[in-house]
Amino acid sequence: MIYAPKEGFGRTARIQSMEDYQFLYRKSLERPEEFWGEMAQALTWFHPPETVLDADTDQVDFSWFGGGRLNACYNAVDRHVKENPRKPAIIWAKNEPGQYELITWRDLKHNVGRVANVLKAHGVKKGDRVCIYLPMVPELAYTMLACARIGAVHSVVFAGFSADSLRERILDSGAQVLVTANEGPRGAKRVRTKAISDEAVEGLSQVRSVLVVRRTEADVPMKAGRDWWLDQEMSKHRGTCPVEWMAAEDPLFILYTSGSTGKPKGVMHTTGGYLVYAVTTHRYVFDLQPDDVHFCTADMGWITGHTYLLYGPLANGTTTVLFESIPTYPDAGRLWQVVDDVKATVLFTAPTALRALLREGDAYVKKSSRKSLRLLASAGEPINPEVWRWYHDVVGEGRCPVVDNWWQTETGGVLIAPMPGATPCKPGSATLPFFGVEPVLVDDEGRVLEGNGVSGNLCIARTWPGQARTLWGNHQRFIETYYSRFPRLYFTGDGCRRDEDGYYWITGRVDDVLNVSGHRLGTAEVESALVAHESVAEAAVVGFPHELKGTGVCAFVTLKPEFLDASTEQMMGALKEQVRHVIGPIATPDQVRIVSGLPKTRSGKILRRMLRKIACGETQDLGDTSTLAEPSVLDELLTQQSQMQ
Ligand code: 6R9
Repeated sequence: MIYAPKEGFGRTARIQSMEDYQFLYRKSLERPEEFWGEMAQALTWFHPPETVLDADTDQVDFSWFGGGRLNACYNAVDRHVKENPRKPAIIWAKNEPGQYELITWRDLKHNVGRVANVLKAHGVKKGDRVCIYLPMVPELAYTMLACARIGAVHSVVFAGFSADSLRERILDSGAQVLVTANEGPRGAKRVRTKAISDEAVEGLSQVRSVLVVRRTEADVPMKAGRDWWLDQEMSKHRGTCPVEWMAAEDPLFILYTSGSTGKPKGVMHTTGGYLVYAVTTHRYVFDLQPDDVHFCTADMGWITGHTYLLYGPLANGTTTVLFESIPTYPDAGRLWQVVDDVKATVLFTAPTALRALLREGDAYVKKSSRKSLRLLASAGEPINPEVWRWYHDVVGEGRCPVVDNWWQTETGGVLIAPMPGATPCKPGSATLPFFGVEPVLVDDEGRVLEGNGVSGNLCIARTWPGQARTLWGNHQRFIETYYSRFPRLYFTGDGCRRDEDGYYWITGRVDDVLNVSGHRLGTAEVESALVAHESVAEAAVVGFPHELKGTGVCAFVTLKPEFLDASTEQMMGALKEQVRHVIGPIATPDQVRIVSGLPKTRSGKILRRMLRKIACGETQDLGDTSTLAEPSVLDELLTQQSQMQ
């Protein structure tokens, strides 16, 4: 089924029709320098760019807005203080329900300035790296913006990572200052951020200062000469701090992401290109309106937090919500409660959160009003059509466009997404490319697949301003990871289908595509079929070697509470029949394993690689299990596997 754009929505939308979209899209490809030169004018430049693009594709070296000088903090903060000093820049929704703090643009500037002065007093200079290991507190935003203000490069590490992971990232970035908190409340738990930080920097002479946010009353050991309470340090400084005018290509931040090898990659983003791309995509993909309250539930430790919680909204002068808790605390009604309390107009969350909430039933949603909402967005993984429809029908009551947007840490911002006022949507498809983005599908031999109705490796044919420029300190690895598989094309690592209408359907990471009896099968497709069954809460599908088919299909499934007592035999049969029914006999799972939880990373991504190893019986070598959010789910999977052998 195709969902037409909402009537009424299109009248005020920035892009009101497919003709508008196609006109601008064509312009962005035919005259990219003119297009991006115009988009760059949304920012305040100390010195305007002299060129738009200088690309050396052979060397994989891209430079945007050469000669331009700007400051990301000035764009996100100072220029809005002039216009709107009393408007809330950040609404902080604290861990406990009903507790909010409003931070106006003026407060924001003052606090950012003080933190910037603290950083300087601790020896941080332009180009130095600062590691930030904080829960979702205002000081997290202050510190990122303070770094940007003085030209330091921030490296935010999600406050759910282990001490080893933190240490590895501190070492790789060469950060000499670490900013953390005594502890971080998160749902019913408290994350012991200071204790983990202590372990991470133990014996590391590289780290000179550890600045500690006092989030709770908890007393933590402070090492004299190294550890400092941030509030005390801030009280020593004034809020005025001059901005450093950075070259457009100067680094703004590093963000680590996991690759196919064990060592995390320090993805590096620049000041000018990244910020132009953040404000442009935020404006069109979320159809920015002047009074928006933008509620993005992502943690700042991920790229979505950087681009669509902090830089995009703030640089566009939009009020943004900083959510300290989790969607299921104290119950599954929390997100909807926050939406009503802050009068959010845009809600942007991830399929994993939606699936968890869907599983709890509609009553929690229906208890809230949600009248303020006008747009719903989702990113991070393929959204199952079933979940898409629930988001659209139940959460949005059919009023709000659902914007499924596809992108990556490396892309800086959204690359494929509908225009909310114009693009007809098909649940499960991120639809069409954003301005300036030229997706190409190539087969495994690198041949470009022309036309519609084709599937292949998703690559991007030309650079865009938000593209990561390098991996920190290792440009060779950047070239090898993204530009060697298919020369001169950026390889995303995702598989993708372009349907008869030219719509893009991400089928998951390429290693998630199964070749069953010579037929290409997206694990996401099988998962969607399973999730569409009334009993299924979540599903993860992997391949395993199969004598006849080449690859067999193994489905790991969790059930909704009311189905937990059903007979396992019957349930397995029903689920096989479900897939057979929805996709066809070719996709029928060879194995259905009913489990009580799936292994996930702390950001909610299912660890399919681990499931694949289990399905293949390679339980001796599960690889790195340190990223598991709930290590106990692994025990159940292994017990089940040993019983099968
Ligand atoms: C933004 C973000 C990137 C990977 C990407 C893809 C998957 C993200 C998606 C999606 C289908 C979407 N992904 N958005 N798959 N539909 N709308 O999540 O960045 O953490 O780097 O992950 O996530 O597989 O390659 P990142």
